[in-house]
Amino acid sequence: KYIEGKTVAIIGCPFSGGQPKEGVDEGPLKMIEYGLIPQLQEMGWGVEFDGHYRLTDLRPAKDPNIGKLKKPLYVSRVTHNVAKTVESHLRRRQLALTLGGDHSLAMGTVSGTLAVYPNACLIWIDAHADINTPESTDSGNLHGCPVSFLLGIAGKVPGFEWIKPILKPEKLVYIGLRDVDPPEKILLKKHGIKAFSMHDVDKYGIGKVVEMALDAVNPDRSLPIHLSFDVDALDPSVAPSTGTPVRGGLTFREGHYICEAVHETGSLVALDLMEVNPSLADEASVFQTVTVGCSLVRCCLGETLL
Ligand code: EXY
Ligand code: MN
Ligand code: MN
Ligand code: MN
Repeated sequence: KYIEGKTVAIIGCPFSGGQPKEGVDEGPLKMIEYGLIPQLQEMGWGVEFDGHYRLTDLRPAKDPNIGKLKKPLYVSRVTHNVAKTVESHLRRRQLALTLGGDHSLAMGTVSGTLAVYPNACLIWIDAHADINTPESTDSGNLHGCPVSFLLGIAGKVPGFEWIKPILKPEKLVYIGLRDVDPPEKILLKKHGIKAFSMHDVDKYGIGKVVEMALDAVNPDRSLPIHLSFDVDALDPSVAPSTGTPVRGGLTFREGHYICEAVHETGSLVALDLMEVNPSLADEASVFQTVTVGCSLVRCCLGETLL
């Protein structure tokens, strides 16, 4: 109902400015190279792909830290641009698929979604909560902070004035968490944010967890869904090529189940596939990670087992 004519816009975002490791900017290129576009076309999707974004053009000559935050101006410019792009595709009733790139990009993608669908919910699949504020972050890496900016709890940071704090805590749910910083745990509690850790996945099974997650943010399944999927949610044995791997993650099937269940709602409007870093690990691991990334995307767009 939200997407017209089964069309998906692929927004390739070769961007690594939200974290220190080179190579995550190669993620989208590799996923396209691997054949994501024909795979989606074979499933009956019309695919619009305008080529990868030339995000390095936006890199400022000077970009001093703001407090602990690293490359704040670069991240703010890039994410502002991405927000406008996602917004324009959603206004044309296309599904917006953003390939990252590091997870700071979600400041842009989620802002774009909420601009068009203010009632959308956000499902965040990740080993990490990415909710650090400029004060609470230890690393200063903005890929650990996008959620705090979206919620409007980051305070005023020059360059980020464009982000409207329109994400309400009750519209956000996490699955897969297992590496959450102490101040992030406090923030999750303080704002009453629903979060299903790997402990919950073990305890209830992925089927029940996804049902509880959807019940929390989308009780009748009809509100628009933005799914932000960080590949590091998967176990490193499943998706090794990523910058901040954490053991004890989602299995191959658990990851895919989430995507299948979200597709089944018929309410997915935007999908992020983030943190694929093809320069980390050997060639076989890169291939494995890129193929898993593509297959998660296909499941979100309706690929079924039978
Ligand atoms: N919580 C840590 C930090 O803020 O630096 C680690 C964040 C990793 C973020 C990855 C992308 O999900
Ligand atoms: Mn376009
Ligand atoms: Mn993340
Ligand atoms: Mn992560």
